[in-house]
Amino acid sequence: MRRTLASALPAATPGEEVRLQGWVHRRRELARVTFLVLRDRSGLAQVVLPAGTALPPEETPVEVTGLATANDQAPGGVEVTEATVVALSDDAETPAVELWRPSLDASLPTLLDHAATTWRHPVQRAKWELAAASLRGFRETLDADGFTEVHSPKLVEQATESGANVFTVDYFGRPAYLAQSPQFYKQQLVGVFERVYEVGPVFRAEPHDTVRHLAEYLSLDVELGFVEDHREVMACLRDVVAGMVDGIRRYGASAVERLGIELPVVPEPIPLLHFRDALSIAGAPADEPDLSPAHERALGEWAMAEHGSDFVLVEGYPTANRAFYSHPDPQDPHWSRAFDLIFRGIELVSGAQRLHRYDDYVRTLEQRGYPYEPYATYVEAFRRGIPPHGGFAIGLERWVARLVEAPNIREVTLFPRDLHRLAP
Ligand code: AMO
Repeated sequence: MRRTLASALPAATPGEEVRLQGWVHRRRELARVTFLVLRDRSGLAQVVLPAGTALPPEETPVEVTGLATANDQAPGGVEVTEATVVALSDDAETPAVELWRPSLDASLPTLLDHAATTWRHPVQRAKWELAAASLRGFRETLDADGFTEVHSPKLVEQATESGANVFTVDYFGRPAYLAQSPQFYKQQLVGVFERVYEVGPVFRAEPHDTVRHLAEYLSLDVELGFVEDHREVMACLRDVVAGMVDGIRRYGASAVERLGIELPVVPEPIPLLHFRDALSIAGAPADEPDLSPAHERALGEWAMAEHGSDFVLVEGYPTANRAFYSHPDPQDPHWSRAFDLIFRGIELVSGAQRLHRYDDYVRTLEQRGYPYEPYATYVEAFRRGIPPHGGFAIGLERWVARLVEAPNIREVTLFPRDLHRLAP
């Protein structure tokens, strides 16, 4: 007999024999009957058994066979009666949290220490389902727009973003690093495919314990060639983020419902500020080199108040404060063609038009006092014909954290890595 998923049980013909598999979500012993609530990947199903039926404990995987029976009181109006329950493994140990409760009431350390079971809670699981649906939307948008998915090495010879926060590993007796981003590779691959994207882990040896930083996160990287300027890159970013929201709408509707969240609307175009004006709106001194988390929050409030938007783009960050590969503004090289996208008051995306001429790289490295040698293979790629290009990277965990308004990014990360945590 084929397996019936909990979500398909309401469509079963009354009296039809069904076979379900899942976990014992909850046992309820009443005077005249015993209820078993079975949980599978699709939802919950109610199974009715005679009073006093011995059942395996909560979280034990089981198989249930019985008859689909209409009952208005049951979820979806159909339950399983005359059932036989067979355990598919040993009795499960009592979980650290009561997973059958409608909301998961546990401290963050408990959630994280017991991740393999706490993620089973339907509301907790919904957070990752948002991530998965967003990824589908991300890929579909780019696939439809002529992008090629690539994967670049995570063991690298050289730090890409800054020298400080890299993890060193022993690579056959010589030092190597865990990649802080696919930056150098995605730019070189523009020379091959014109348009590329990568979904992959990146590693940052973040020395601080913050609610928005992880030591390993999932970076959604995009790079496209033959662009006019960074504005074209920002237009692509806008469509990608809209595609991610659309992905959630199409593939994550049940997760959205379980979480009771409101999905953001991505305006076309997203409100855009120059860095100078962003500072002034945030009430920061005009010579401030970067936006602090408090400034970003202020800009988030401004975007909502002035434009009813969850999103605001900031362009023109001071060149000296952005990565060396960022393209300066040709009108005034003090400012760059780099941008950030702020979503609900927090930086979600960084991007830029990049330098694409070899001489510009050599000069910039020199000006910054960076040695040439460690960057040689990357920089020399620009001698072989790389077109004007730009791109961006979205932090997946930050995206989901803001969608569900989680105060701490760890709440939406399956197995977070940080200063103190390397397990589970
Ligand atoms: P950046 O370093 O700003 O840019 O990272 C891009 C986005 O990644 C997320 N992010 C993080 N998420 C969790 N934990 C962290 N430690 C962390 N650090 C960053 C943020 C951030 O906006 N190469 C450039 C991108 C580019 O220009 O294409 C880069 O990596 O959401």
